[in-house]
Amino acid sequence: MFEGFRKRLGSIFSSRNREEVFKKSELGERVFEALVESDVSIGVAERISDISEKFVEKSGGKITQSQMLSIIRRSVKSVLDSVESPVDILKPPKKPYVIMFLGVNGGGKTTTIAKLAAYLRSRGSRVVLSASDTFRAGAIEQIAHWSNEVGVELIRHEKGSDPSSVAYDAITHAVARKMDYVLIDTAGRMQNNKNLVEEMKKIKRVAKPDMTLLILDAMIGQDALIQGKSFMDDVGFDGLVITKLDTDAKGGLLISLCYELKKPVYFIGTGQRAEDIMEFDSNWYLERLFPESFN
Ligand SMILES: Nc1nc2c(ncn2[C@@H]2O[C@H](COP(=O)(O)OP(=O)(O)OP(=O)(O)O)[C@@H](O)[C@H]2O)c(=O)[nH]1
Ligand SMILES: [Mg+2]
Repeated sequence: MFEGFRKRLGSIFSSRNREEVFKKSELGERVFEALVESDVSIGVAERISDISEKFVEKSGGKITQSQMLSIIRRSVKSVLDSVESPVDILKPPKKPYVIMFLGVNGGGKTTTIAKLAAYLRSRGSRVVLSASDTFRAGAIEQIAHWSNEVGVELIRHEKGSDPSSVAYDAITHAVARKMDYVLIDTAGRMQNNKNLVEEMKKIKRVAKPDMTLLILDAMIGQDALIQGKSFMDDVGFDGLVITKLDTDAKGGLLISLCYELKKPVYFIGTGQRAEDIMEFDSNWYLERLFPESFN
């Protein structure tokens, strides 16, 4: 995970020399390039390379590798910390706490819901799933399989039925049984699919979720940013889940998503199994991007 990020930043300095004299603009340029190649968006890469340049200027051109990594690490941390602080989903302010999931097809919505259900259940919460992807063939069977696998209830209707009424039934079910969470699966959409956008808006109107999470797939790199902006404009969401981080070598995508979308990352997906989910922790992420500077 993230090996490309570490390699690219490491290669700014020649392998023999961990202390070099740089011209101000030369270091900034190399930092900028290494970050952009690691999937950091141009806006963030510019900001971080400016900070590095200022440091080099102050220190008379001389900089060590560990100083540079520590400057970049601090800048990345400030980007992650600038995002609004997340609600603690594990201590929900109301019952049932209703979470709706959005995202394009194949991004990992249904799998994330199964993982999260298993996680919440292991902490003693009672969870019901809403099979509100009534659009894709096999979607209801897929979530039914997961609900058996992880041992939580599922509310389902026929394929093609109204997804918002499934969500409504799931919430009613949870209220009657004083359950803790309702997790609403939805149909993935290709970008610009107007019907599915209208469907998502309707589910949101009817179910009034306490939290809407957008699922973004790390495998698609910078396109995730375009998807994020388009979901922001079309439907709106409160936070992010980044899936398939186990396949992400470049590592910088998460920084760009936080910076550009200004939404907190709640969970990350690190594999295909039910247990491959983690609450996002910026220190965990920073330690993986900058292992040397933690020594
Ligand atoms: N490696 C890896 N694969 C994942 C992760 N999360 C999901 N997947 C895989 O991604 C594929 C698509 O996942 P789904 O959960 O079906 O995606 P979806 O968003 O529900 O897709 P639609 O129902 O078509 O909209 C599956 O093969 C999952 O196993 C992850 O964190 N890591
Ligand atoms: Mg799905």
